[in-house]
Amino acid sequence: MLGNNTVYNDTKSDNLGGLIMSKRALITGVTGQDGSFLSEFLLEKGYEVHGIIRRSSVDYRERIAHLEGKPNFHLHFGDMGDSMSLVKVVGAVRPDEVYNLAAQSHVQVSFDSPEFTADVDATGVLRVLEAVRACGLEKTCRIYQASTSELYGKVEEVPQNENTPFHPYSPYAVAKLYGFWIVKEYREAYNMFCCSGILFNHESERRGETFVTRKITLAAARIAQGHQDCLYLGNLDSLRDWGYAKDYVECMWLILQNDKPEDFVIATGVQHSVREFTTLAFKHVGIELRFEGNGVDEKGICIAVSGSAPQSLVGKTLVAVSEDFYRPTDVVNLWGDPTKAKAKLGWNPNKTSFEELVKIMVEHDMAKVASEGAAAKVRTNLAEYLEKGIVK
Ligand code: NAP
Ligand code: G4F
Repeated sequence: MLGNNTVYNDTKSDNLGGLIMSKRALITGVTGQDGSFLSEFLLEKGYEVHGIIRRSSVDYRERIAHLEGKPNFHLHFGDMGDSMSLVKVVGAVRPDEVYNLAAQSHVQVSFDSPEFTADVDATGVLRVLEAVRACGLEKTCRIYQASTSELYGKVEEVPQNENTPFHPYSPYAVAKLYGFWIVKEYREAYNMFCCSGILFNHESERRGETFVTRKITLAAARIAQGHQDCLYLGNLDSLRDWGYAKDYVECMWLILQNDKPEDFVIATGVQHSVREFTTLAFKHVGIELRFEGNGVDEKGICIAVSGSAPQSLVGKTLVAVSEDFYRPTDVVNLWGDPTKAKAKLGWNPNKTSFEELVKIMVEHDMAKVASEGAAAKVRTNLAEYLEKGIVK
């Protein structure tokens, strides 16, 4: 139990005196981008939502702060690295649906912390499945596993669908591949309703600040408001199929409402490069960029400004490439085919367009930077920039 708004009544049954109780969902990774949107989505559907949060010396629950205190929203301590904590929470909540979203989710970080990534992203999935079995819920509880397009890695087919061979290309992807296969194994061995959503990149105004899209929208806002000089990026040619996270959490739920447990690719079917994302984000803040040069020498130069963007930016290099953001192996051509999700789940992959997504993120970050003020000045001597936390 956490605080006075998170009381869990472990004597609760599904049917008290003829009163049918709402469905109970347990979300690991509830404090993350997807966990926060999924919580909102399920609460609106009338679910009782339980989330697992890690114990830490500093509370960082910004994305779910607005949900705390709601009567159907409960938090429990647990950790993907600690089986007992998962068994205790699953046993106390006795969920109808588990959404396993918790992960060390940053690909670049997985090169620096491969063992931690494997423990959380691979063995952690096994721990969740075993916790459900240990609590005797394997016949009633449906499990969603947050799988990823990173499984396609060094892609063997474009676009990628449910039948495309996997070729993981980072410690993160290798760990997630174990998660994918152990879920499939438990489905076949124990007849459990457990499925993987193979989700392509999905972004939002709540995206972590070191993922490329959010790094770009925050930098565009800071540069337009005079708080940053230059944005350093890695591979500008990299191609992604970017969707809006709020649309994608609906699909997680739909996958568990399907009549049989199956895996699904979730994507928009539209592909853009990091350079295109950057150009559009800067355009939204009134900065027109022209890219010149190649590889590590490529630069994004301001050729015109409009609106409130300062005239003094014209002629300056606002985007540069740094090898610090290159990866030992990079996944460069992700493009999903959502035909199956469209046909079987009735999901609309194009609810929010790429242009709308960039606009949502930029508008959010323009307001954020304006409210933070000059205190958020980011100096862009690269060493300082890295030190400042705008890191890989
Ligand atoms: P995110 O914002 O990075 O959130 C990750 C969540 O996992 C956070 O709540 C984090 O808690 C939690 N977590 C990490 N280690 C944990 C541990 N040892 N024990 C308990 N919780 C732990 O990720 P996201 O973008 O929402 O993605 C959700 C899931 O989908 C992840 O599994 C990710 O790998 C996968 N995925 C994401 C995308 C995408 O484009 N976003 C695409 C495909 C798959 P703290 O707040 O305590 O750090
Ligand atoms: O934004 P990213 O870090 O996301 P990435 O690696 O695609 O991973 C995200 O999506 C996966 C789904 O495909 C999830 F499974 C995973 O959990 C995560 O949410 O990088 C996107 C691309 C990469 O090719 C990277 O090399 O952008 C390139 N990039 C170029 N400059 C950069 C940068 N990435 C980051 N983070 N920072 C840069 O400065």
